[in-house]
Amino acid sequence: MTETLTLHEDPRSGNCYKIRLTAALLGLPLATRHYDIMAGETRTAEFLAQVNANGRIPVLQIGDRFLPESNAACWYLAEGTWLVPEDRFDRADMLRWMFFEQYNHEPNVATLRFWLHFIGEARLSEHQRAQVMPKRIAGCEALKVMDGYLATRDWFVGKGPTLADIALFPYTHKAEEGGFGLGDYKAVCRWIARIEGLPGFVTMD
Ligand SMILES: N[C@@H](CCC(=O)N[C@@H](CS)C(=O)NCC(=O)O)C(=O)O
Repeated sequence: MTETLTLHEDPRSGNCYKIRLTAALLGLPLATRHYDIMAGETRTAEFLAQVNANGRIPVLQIGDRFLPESNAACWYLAEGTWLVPEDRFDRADMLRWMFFEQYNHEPNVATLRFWLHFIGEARLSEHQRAQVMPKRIAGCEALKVMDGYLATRDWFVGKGPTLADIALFPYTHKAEEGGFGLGDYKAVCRWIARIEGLPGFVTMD
C-alpha cells in the first residue's frame, strides 16, 4: 500500500477501533484525525462536503479518497492478507458475520453502550427510553447466537482469525458498558481472550 492512510475517528467508537485493530494486526501505518461525535463534529458543512455526506465516522482516507463504513474500510486494508480466507465459501461466510454484526449486533449492543455509558440514562429521550428494552432483548439474542456458534469453534470462520472476528470484537468486549452481562456467554469470553492474545493486538482505549 503506497498511499497514506488516515482514519477519521472518534476513539470511543468501536466501529473506528475495528479499523485501527485491523491495521495494527497487519502492521500497516495509520494516521488518525479525531472528532468529537458528542459535539456534532461530524455534522459540520465541511465534514459533510469533504469527508462523509452521511455525517458519521469512521472514514478511512486513502490518499485523497474517502471510504466510509467500518467494514468496507477493514476490507480495503485486509484484502489479500491472512485476515481474509482464500476459500470462496469461507470468504462469503466471513461477510455473513460482518453483515450480522451490522444488522443484529451493532444497532443493539453498540447503541445501548452509547446511550447508557456516554449519554446517560437520565438524559435519554422518550423515544430512546422506549427502545432500551427491545434493544436489550435483540442484543442478548445476538450474543447468544455468537456464543452458540463459538461453543464448538475457536474463530467465526475456518481455523484462524478473519475480519469476521475483528468486526464483532469491539462492541462485544465492551458490551458490559451497555449493561450486557458477558458472564452468561462463556464461549464468547474465551474468544475475547483469544483475540486479545493475537500478535500485534492493540487495545481500544
Ligand atoms: N455503519 C457505520 C456506522 C457508523 C456510525 O454509526 N458512526 C457513529 C459512531 S460509531 C457516528 O459517527 N455517530 C455520529 C453521528 O451520527 O452524528 C459503520 O460501520 O461505520
